[in-house]
Amino acid sequence: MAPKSKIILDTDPGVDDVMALLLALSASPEELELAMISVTYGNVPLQCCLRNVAALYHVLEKEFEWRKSQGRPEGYETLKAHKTIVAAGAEHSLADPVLAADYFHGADGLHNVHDIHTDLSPAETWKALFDKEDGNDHTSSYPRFTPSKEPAHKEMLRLLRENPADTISILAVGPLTNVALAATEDPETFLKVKELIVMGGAVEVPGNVTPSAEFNTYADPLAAALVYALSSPSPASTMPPIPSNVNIKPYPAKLSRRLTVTLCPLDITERHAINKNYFVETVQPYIDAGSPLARWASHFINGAFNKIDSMEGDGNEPALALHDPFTVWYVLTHDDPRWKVPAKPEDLRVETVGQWTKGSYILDKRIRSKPGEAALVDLTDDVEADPHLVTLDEVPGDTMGWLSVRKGNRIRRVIGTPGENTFKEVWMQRVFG
Ligand SMILES: [Ca+2]
Repeated sequence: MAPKSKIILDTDPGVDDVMALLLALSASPEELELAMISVTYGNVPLQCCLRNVAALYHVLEKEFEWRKSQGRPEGYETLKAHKTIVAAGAEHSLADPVLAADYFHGADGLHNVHDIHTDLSPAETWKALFDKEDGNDHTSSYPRFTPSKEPAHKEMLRLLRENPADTISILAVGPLTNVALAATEDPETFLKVKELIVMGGAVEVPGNVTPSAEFNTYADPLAAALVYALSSPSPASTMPPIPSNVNIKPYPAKLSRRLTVTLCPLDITERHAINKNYFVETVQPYIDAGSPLARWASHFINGAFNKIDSMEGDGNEPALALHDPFTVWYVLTHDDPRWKVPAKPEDLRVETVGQWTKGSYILDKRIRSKPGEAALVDLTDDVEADPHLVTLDEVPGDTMGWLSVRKGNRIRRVIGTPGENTFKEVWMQRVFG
């Protein structure tokens, strides 16, 4: 049976990225196929992110041995049923060669787990897996995934090209650089994607790196703006200014379809957290029984709790927001009617050049009518083809097109889920068995 969802996970592991990968790999083969892990810079530099992916597979291998020796079900069925491609992507944002890493997740992305639990760290051969110059075959050390020596965005396009339209979704839980590189290199192939699910942005809540910006979008706002423009009836209306050092082809004037973007901003992901006491109590029996995965994951999840504690400094019990795993949970359970997006997709635009507002999301909260709306029957119609609509839609003074139904982005923002308190239990249950 074909899996219900086939996904590419574009990620910068990172504590909650690894938590997202674990949730995806622990699914059943009927629920999910993880076709590719597309690695990007982000929380930490690219090489650290790649090492963390190799480490994840290394630890899972040890976990399977341990579970078998205990007579426990091994789990992680989709990992065994479908081999995942792992490809290395961008090392920095489109416009800025200086890395925006925030080291919230420690210098190696996982609170120095490699130095402390050395027996759970992969051999250094992982580096050669992605090295074009290295001709040796190291795949026997990593039998559960297929390393690629091609850049991640090219692998992403290859998968989309080789599969029917609307069969692969992309989950982007890091800066959107890889996704933008794919979208701008070959927009028609990219638009074969079923749905792009993005963890990013802060719409009505404060940001987490600046007062208004969330890390992923802040790290490459140009990439985000370029990708979101493909959701628009008129991509040209929301194209960002392209700096002279960035070599990006503009989109063709006419595209065959629009991108479906589902956005999971801080507004909703922050309400789905795992609190320290619950985590520690729940994971301890697994650590006591000798689970390598529980020992490894609790090291960096506790590292995150300590970091949050020192940042907030209010003595309250720290809670880690499950930002990145949230997107995987959405894919696993999107049929659940409790998932909610606004009735109409929103015109959310990303600021790419602001002095204080780089990476912020702008939503028009003014009370203004959109005259074109009355004449618009179906959002998927060719909005330029109806002269009556075009005339109605021209609002004097609306140079940015905020009041036009023919302009602006169309983003589906997640505003409701199956339950704010249940997700942590789902995650623990699926990951630790
Ligand atoms: Ca991430």
